[in-house]
Amino acid sequence: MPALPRQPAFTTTRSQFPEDFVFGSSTSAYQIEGSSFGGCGSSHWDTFAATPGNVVRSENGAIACDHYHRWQGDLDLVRDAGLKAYRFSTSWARVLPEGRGPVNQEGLDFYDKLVDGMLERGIAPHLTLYHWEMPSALESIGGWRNRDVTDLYADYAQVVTKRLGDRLASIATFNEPWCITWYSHYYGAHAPGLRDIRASSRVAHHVPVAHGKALSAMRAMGLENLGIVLNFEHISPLDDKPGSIKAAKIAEGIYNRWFLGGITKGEYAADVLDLIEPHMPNGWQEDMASISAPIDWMGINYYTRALISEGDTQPGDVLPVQLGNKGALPRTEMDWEVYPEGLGALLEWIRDNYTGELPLAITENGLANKDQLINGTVDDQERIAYLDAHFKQALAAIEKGIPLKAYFVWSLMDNFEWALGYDKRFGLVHVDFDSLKRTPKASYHALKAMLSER
Ligand code: IFM
Repeated sequence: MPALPRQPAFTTTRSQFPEDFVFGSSTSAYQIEGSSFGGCGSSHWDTFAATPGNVVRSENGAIACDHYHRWQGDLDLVRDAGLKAYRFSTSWARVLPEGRGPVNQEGLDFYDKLVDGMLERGIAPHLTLYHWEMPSALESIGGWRNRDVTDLYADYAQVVTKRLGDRLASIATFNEPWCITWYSHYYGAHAPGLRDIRASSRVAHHVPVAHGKALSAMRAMGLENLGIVLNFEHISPLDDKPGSIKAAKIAEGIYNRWFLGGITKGEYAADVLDLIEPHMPNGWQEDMASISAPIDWMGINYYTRALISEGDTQPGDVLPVQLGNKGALPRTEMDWEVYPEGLGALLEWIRDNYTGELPLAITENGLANKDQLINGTVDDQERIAYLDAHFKQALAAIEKGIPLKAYFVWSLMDNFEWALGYDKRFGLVHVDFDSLKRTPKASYHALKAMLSER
């Protein structure tokens, strides 16, 4: 496999981007905060991780990066890099330990202080309300399989935004519905670890329903800049066999078109619907107007491409199973091929076919790298090359008139990479998971230099 490209500095410059273009970094609550602190309730990630075999080395987010106690220093790092925006998520179980009912004031106070801390440092707060943590109490009544949970989610969204909403730059209802749905309920790789087409088909509808309900509740509160974050891969057939072409089309429908079509047009991808309609909740059609109520922006998470072949459909499977990358491009530590061109192609396709003039943001992009702390430094030139190549795609998109307004690096710091534990380092900042010491990597310094140039 070819080695990842390395470079010591960015070749793109800040001044090539529009003056008001926003550069930020992203994190999520469970991956950094430490779920054992501050009266946080149990989430389905705590219980999933507690089951041997689900997470490598049985790691979990109980302590994570201890951001719950170290948030001030972490926000200093955001500010000192010259990043003007920070995308974070609130944990439902930290705010409402039972998912409903009494509020954990300490949890809400924590997010309140965090938002003020950003503003004091000149950092715009971008909130995501659900980045994958279902309170265990609600998972035990069926989680996203249970339509009642969509109302409880809208209640939770109101509790959080009543407190924080006056100071937020943007609010996303969900991060990556594809992962919440298919990765977690069909492939079984993430909490709650189900492999059930009926469960996943219901979740594929209930998550958009919950989005629509929260959106309408927050609109009624007068909140603005409301959106959702979807993840995309550049998906194509591995070869020209009819079976590969068919499998790739379905995979692409599930991954890229289902949620995008539902949210922007009130139409689910017809070819996917043909496969899963028998499993969908009755009367799903009546929800489509609320699901597709106008949003103010859309977030796009992009990392890699996928090449799909006929053999990806296992006997008995309803949908193609993605078996990972099969191409010959350099791969990251996630075994994901580096394919920056896919970002440019997707931005154009999304704009042309779905979002038109709707403002777009790249809400996640980055790589897991074999980073090593040697003599107090981490020489992650691979990350600089990766980010630079994707910055070029963002620039080209802007030049084509695509309304791309922001770019958030995933991630500010190394963190809990879900079922893959703490080995997969995505951060601009290295975290030593024994001492929890933070060390900015070469990519952090290079980005800071790039952002300070005008
Ligand atoms: O770490 C995750 C994040 O939580 C969601 N998007 C992809 C990242 C890398 O896998």
